[in-house]
Amino acid sequence: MLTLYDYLPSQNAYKVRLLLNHLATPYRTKLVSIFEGEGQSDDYLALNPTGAVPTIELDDGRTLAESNAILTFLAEGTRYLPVDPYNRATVLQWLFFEADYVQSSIATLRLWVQTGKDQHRGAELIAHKRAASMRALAVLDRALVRTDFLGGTDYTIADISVFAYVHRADEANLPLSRFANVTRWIEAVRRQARFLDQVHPFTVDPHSHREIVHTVDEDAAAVGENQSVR
Ligand SMILES: N[C@@H](CCC(=O)N[C@@H](CS)C(=O)NCC(=O)O)C(=O)O
Repeated sequence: MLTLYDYLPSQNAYKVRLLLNHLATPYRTKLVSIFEGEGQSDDYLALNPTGAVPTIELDDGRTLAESNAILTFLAEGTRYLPVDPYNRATVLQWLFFEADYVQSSIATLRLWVQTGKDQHRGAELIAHKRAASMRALAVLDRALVRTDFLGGTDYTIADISVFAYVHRADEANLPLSRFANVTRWIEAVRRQARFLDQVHPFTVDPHSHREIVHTVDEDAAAVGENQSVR
């Protein structure tokens, strides 16, 4: 049986849970307490070189990291990943957009706001993340003018991936309702068969206020230098 290395408040992990729910695929969960440093243990770094969640482990022991790579692997041969090369590349376009533009803006800002880390980040950095988040939402709103879903007429892993953080943008103090096409699309995602309506707030983890110290940090004491990462 598939194993998902998970951290419940992680929306990157939620993407994988959502697809597994759509596919009705059974799996077991192993929780990784990322803010207590479990992701940086040698054992976990052997499974996922970044030390982050999600990671999946297959029956034969092979592992895969990066939420969007996991979605692509699990969706192969299903309705959630097109076969046609152009349609498939369009899905990839939005997976790359999510990893590049959404994770670094909306996801990061939401984490900081929800765990109180925004208090230690400085106004300029917060303003930068907010501007980048607004740009990402505007890009999505433009893209969704003519199509129901990001990949075109069908709901795919592109929607699953982008939905994970975008539908929680108000938790980053972003005015989500101002983006009418995004709002309509969020409702369309929610109407999909076997949609997983599940969000775990960071308050379930008493350690979530902590900074993650990565093993390569040159000076773990210099939190001011490292804190802009996540
Ligand atoms: N690009 C990665 C990001 C994964 C990520 O940042 N996961 C967070 C939880 S949402 C994490 O585990 N952070 C701990 C760390 O970065 O060490 C993905 O899409 O899977």
